[in-house]
Amino acid sequence: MTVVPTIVRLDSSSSIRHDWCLDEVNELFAKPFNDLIFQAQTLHRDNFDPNEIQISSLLSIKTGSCSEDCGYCPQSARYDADLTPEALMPIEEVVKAAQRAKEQGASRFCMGAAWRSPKDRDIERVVEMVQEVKSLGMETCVTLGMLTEKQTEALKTGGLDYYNHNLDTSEDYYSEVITTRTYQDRLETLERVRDAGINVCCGGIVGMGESDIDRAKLLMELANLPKHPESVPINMLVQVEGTPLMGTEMLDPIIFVRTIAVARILMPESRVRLSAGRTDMSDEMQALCFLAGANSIFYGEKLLTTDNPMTSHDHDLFNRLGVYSGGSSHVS
Ligand code: SAM
Ligand code: DTB
Ligand code: SF4
Repeated sequence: MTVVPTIVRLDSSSSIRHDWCLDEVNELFAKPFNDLIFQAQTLHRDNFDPNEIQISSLLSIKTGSCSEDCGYCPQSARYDADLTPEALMPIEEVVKAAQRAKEQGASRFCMGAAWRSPKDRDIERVVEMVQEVKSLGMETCVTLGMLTEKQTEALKTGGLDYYNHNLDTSEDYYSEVITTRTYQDRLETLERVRDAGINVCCGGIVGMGESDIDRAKLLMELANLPKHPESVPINMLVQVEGTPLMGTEMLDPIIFVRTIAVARILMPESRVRLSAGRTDMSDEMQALCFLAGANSIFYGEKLLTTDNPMTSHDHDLFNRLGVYSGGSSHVS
């Protein structure tokens, strides 16, 4: 994809808030659709080039056999998903995959590992991967589970740009989905990442059977963090055979688009990523998500272990919509 220079229009009146209350967020969700999308798109234009979309590619660097019980995840050792576990990938393979992602147009390479938390010796190997990928001229992101302070510092010193760690859902609904680590554990890792000076990538998953209030609370939690995450991935649950959440009632696509719009309004300077679940979304639904303020995607034919749209399909979609890849964070 062609990278076009980003033109950023900033509105100094756009205020960043960290004190959203539930009633306000519920009111946004309840707005007439056209009014909500107009408000989100207006804020989007105040902060970003409206036709520019940031592209990240994913690679699973350590797959499956995970001790955790996240009910959505095919990589948990507790469930019977059709998946071949793989040990930590050799660095040369990681570099090859990153090179390929770069050639296909990705600006950020995100490496994910199926760990509850990494060991210190794992961090040393991940740091080597980060350095090699950075030397290709790409931004780096990793998602490795819970981290200690020492580990966040090692990743920062190693040059890591972003750390992905999702809240996944509201605190209330969380224990319906995961019991092997707490919401508070997640918040603590996020705080360590922030304190180490690494950019934060944090979002959640919808379509897990949560209520409207849970979605509002998830977004409120993200927006009321001391600093908004630079990237906010909004995933639609990818239902995988063998996982407990397989068979969950599908979320109304209009509610998904509303979720993107509310995320854009609450976190106007963050990259909101239309993340997992795009293979089950029509092109029209994805176009609505971009209109609602999504300005990032995962690109490449695989997410971590599940399918993502063909790159040729995304290429065509970008051309049909007149959007182009580029950009990184909000520029002030
Ligand atoms: N093991 C680490 C952890 O959980 O923190 C990092 C990898 S984990 C696979 C990264 C994120 O992927 C999860 O937090 C979750 O938000 C997302 N994810 C996993 N399975 C998913 C699915 N089936 N559908 C949508 N998102 C999913
Ligand atoms: C995020 O929010 N979504 C990505 C990334 N961060 C690591 C992962 C989606 C995983 C979907 C299921 C799979 O492919 O295993
Ligand atoms: Fe393990 Fe992460 Fe999957 Fe949870 S989401 S089971 S921690 S790989």
